[in-house]
Amino acid sequence: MNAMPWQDKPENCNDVMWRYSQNPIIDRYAIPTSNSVFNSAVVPFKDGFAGVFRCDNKAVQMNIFAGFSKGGINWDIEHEPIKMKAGNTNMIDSEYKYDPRVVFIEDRFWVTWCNGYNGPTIGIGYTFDFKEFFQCENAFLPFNRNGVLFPKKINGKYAMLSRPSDNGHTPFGDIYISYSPDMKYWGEHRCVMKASKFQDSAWQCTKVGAGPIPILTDEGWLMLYHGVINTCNGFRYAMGAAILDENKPEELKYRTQPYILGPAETYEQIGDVPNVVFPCAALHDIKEDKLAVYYGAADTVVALAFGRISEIVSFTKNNSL
Ligand code: BMA
Repeated sequence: MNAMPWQDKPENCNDVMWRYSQNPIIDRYAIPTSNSVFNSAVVPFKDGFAGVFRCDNKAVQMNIFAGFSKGGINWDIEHEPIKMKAGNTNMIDSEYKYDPRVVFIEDRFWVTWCNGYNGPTIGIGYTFDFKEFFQCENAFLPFNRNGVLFPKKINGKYAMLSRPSDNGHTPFGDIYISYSPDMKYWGEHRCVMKASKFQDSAWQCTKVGAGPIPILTDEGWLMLYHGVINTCNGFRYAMGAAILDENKPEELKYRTQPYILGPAETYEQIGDVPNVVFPCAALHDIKEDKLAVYYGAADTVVALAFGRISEIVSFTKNNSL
């Protein structure tokens, strides 16, 4: 097992999260056809790491690609997009794929993504080896985005966060949880967390959506998420942290009033879509108290930020809305 990427907090840093000094880690032209590589997901795999990457091509068509890395920082991304085979259903349409998440549950890696099926909804697939992928039923009706699985069953059922949306650049959005006995049929939809009131916490007042796979801590599930404010120059995306009850994750315990990482560096402020920090994955080591968050920056590149899990949890409790 290779060690996860890590850098200690710089001495002059007062924040709960800090950026990798060599950001961004993946360039927009990382594969020959790409216009941008961002909003991508990574997991430990064999003695290194594997991932599913969002690479938009130069026709600006959105698709997902497998990739591999020894240390989690330098990535070899396949030049051809993932070709799905039929999983737990006949092949269903996929006009586009974007914003993947990946998680290992029981015996395989599950991938969720935003699947184009008469508008965006949540696609689900699985793989054992990041070579062969199997596409399953869509989790929900259109329109929906940001489908994020929990890393284990909760009370005997698979659990997924999502954010019902519209078919455009949705001007609203709350986080829901849904349950499934079999990864095919989803129900028991419950609201977890809404966009905040402008006067309470403006950076997250337009919409919120789950980011990386939630991490189980002593206080409950640590859910990193993106929050959005609509400014006179358009949407601005930053990252917050929330804690959900371990056995009843529809119960929100805490959520940060301040953001924990916002667009401030040039590669986050300038790109195809300015002012976007969009976390989709995190590597963690509970024993070593380390967290490495992978986020899309300005819808153009992939960047990395670090934090101490215990510090993020206490920051979330002490600065909760
Ligand atoms: C969302 C998705 C994300 C993107 C974000 C900011 O609706 O399209 O992929 O990062 O907008 O443009």
